Amino acid sequence: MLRFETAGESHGECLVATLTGLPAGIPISVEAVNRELWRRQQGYGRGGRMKIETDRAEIVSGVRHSHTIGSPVAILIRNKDWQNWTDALPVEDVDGAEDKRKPVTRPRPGHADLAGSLKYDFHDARYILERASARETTARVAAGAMAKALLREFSIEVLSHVIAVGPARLERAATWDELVALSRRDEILLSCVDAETESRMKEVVDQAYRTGDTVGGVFEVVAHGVPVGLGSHIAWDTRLDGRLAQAIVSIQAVKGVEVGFAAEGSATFGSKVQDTIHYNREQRQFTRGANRAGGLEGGITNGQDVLVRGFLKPISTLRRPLESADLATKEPALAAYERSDVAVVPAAGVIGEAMVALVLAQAFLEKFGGDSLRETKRNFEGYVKQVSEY
Ligand code: EPS
Repeated sequence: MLRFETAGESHGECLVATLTGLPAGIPISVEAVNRELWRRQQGYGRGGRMKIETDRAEIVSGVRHSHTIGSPVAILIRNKDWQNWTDALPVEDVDGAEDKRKPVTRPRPGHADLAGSLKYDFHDARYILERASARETTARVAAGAMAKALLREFSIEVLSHVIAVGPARLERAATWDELVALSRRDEILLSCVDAETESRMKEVVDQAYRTGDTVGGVFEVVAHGVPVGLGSHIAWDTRLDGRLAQAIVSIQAVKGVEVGFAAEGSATFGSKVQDTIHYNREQRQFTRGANRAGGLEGGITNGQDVLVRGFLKPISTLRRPLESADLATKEPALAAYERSDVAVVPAAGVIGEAMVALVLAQAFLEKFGGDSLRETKRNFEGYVKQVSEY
């Protein structure tokens, strides 16, 4: 069983990710982890915080001599901004600490501020937003980089791109080669494979900037090289589509998820939606007429690319704040504003990749097991041979 957890607060000392259950012997490059962290920080429309931070992974357990050793992997990413918050968020109360707090009493509609404060009995939303912030996803991306390293050993790659920013939408499918080229870019604008659409997306972000607003969008995660047979139809919680949906919707600001062409499919007839089945006698394998199912049928991967889309609402911290009510006085007040991103769709795509990689790695290890990479490979190769002899 592969388990992962994150800890850390947005303006605390650091973020932490732990992963337990990775087999020993997976090659790990810290540079590759840092590249993923860098990708998460990019995108047109990000706010001032990204100018402060240069996220770097410090692996403090589970990797020695560039390989996993089977013990839990622990990764730490320091918050540079912490130096501005040491007095406001001390671990131990000291004399005068009360005066140095930075309370947030005007909850932002759409954020966890109000529901969290009521639930945890705080009259200051600070402790809620510190953990609810999407800064936490730094740790998820670091953990996801470990999952990607495992999957890469089996020629499975996970990438993403942006399909929509507000009303600006990519009207064609992206090829796998386009996604690879996108992932190698050293300048990330809006992570769209089509230059003309990307410039329209940029205009939408500019418009939101001008008006003190924010804008959401849609990203698509594609997992390439996934074998047939991950996940299972036998129970609700073993269905891989359901597990992927949970992973994607758990990303901050994501309010919806689509596996394959779900929305389009729901608006048409069955004859136009199902991916027809054929058999290629020379290659001795089944082939499909299309991939509208997004690589999943009955909660099982079918060997085609896994396609999952995340729908982001616009970020809830607005420079031109919305109506709210003060937690202390209960009087009408405009919502709090410190600083914020205007659009985060490309970053959410990178986080989506991490979540998909983690779920696929979990399902992969459930099926193939192994305490060492050599053992996992032996199990995997046996299964691949069995399927090829079907
Ligand atoms: C984020 C860091 C945060 C926000 C953002 C994501 O930094 P700060 O709150 O210091 O400006 O930029 O968080 C949110 C979108 C949110 O709603 O809390 C990051 O590292 O991604």
